[in-house]
Amino acid sequence: MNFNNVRFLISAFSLGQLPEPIYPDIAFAGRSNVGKSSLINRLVGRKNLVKTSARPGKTQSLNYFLVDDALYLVDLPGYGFARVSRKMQSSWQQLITGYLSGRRTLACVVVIIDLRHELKPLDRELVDWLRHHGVAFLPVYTKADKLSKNRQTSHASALDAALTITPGERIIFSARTGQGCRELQSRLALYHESW
Ligand SMILES: Nc1nc2c(ncn2[C@@H]2O[C@H](COP(=O)(O)OP(=O)(O)O)[C@@H](O)[C@H]2O)c(=O)[nH]1
Ligand SMILES: [Mg+2]
Repeated sequence: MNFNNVRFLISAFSLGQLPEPIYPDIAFAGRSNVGKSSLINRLVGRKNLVKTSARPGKTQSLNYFLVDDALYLVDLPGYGFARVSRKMQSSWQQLITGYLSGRRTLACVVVIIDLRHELKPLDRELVDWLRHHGVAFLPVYTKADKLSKNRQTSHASALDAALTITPGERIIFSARTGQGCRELQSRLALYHESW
């Protein structure tokens, strides 16, 4: 699959605007500023397909990209997820939870976590929510370039333990160096092959 063959489709502000479910969805979630936009840009080999460092608190939408007529990439709004699951009141909160629980073709949520830090409550809340709802997810520990190899290993082990996953179930990544990018591409391509 050629991840460089990518185009923007739509910013969806309601579930009715989602593209036809004719390809699997790969959704990307993470705390604001974790490096989500940078990860997606690296994944598809574009500098600025997704705007980086967007200010938080802006209008929230589901941004759809189509890769190689094979996969939808869905850029979810940064958390706020905790507030989303506690009081599902505002319309965009309903949009996200409605999407995650209702999109039949959602193949995987890539949960992006900063390798430098401990697991944050909002990350845990998202993962617990996904597990509870039976949604497949792939943790990606990003900004690895900011740590030595030794620290990458020790920090990743701590996050693995916090998430109760094994090393084979996550990817260590850097948008800056491209570490882990091929592995992420291979893992995501599988969702198209098993489609
Ligand atoms: N060193 C380093 N910086 C990164 C990496 N990924 C993102 N950043 C920086 O982190 C900041 C937030 O990145 P962005 O992709 O906009 O985060 P988003 O809010 O999650 O979409 C920016 O200053 C990026 O340059 C990475 O892998 N390594
Ligand atoms: Mg962003």
